[in-house]
Amino acid sequence: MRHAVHDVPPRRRRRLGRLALTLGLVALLGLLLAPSAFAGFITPKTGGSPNADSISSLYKVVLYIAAVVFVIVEGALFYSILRFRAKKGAVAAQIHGNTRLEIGWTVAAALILVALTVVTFIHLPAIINPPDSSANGVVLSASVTRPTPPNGKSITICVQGRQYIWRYTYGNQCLNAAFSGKLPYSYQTMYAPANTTVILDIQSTDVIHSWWVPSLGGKVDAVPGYTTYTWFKAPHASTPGNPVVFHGQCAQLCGRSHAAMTAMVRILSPADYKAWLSHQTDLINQANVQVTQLRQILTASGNLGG
Ligand SMILES: [Cu+2]
Repeated sequence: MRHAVHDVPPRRRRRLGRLALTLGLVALLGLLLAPSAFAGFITPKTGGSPNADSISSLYKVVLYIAAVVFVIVEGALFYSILRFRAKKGAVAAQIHGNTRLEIGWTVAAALILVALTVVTFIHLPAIINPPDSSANGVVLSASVTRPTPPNGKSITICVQGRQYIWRYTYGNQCLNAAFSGKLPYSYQTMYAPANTTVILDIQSTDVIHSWWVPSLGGKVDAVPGYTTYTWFKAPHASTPGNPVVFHGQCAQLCGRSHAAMTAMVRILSPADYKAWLSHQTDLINQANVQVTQLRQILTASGNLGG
């Protein structure tokens, strides 16, 4: 005669329940602590510009909801593995569907997606649309062709990607008159004023690059033949001994020295920014005078052209 089917003894069942609960709590705790333990590591960088802050808070909403779903699903999985594992002589119950459960988790998943959609659309405008400059920022003229703040006032910096360096041209005419206007420019390190809405006009001279300074917002591709746009508004300026510098990296594999295509953005007070701009303009003017003199000397001595 066969042995009778024995159920799990109550003591062992309680122990299994406790184990499953502990595993679930440990997993939940780990996920809740993760963002603070790896702040800026698994969550987007913040603090450099309001659009970066909005991207980060949207990311965290999705992360936390996903974390709760993860804990529930993995908890149920581990509980089932332990509670219903193969036992000598046990016969598994044969279950065929459960309409209430199936409708339940379909509706729950749909509701989660609706909630994520609503939260995303609430955050999107703050990521896409630039705000006004603060009263203590630099305020220049308006433009109709670029994304503009509500009051229409911002400053423009042109960002030009090329293998393998970023070039920045300063001034609202930077797209059309970078050279004829003898506009100030710099390579690799961008200088920008604090509390000011800075619109970036992004272009490329060769292949597709991608402008990305995580603390200042999302990635924007630099595509040959097109102008793309983004913006930032940095709240803090560098002070003596305490530079405010944000680091970036070309985020599109653009050739063999792609890794060398780094970017830095140094935030200055509006007064320091204006001083830096005029100093840069002076340096360019001096260089132009020297080039003109050199050309005259070379031409006079027959060493330049025919
Ligand atoms: Cu690149």
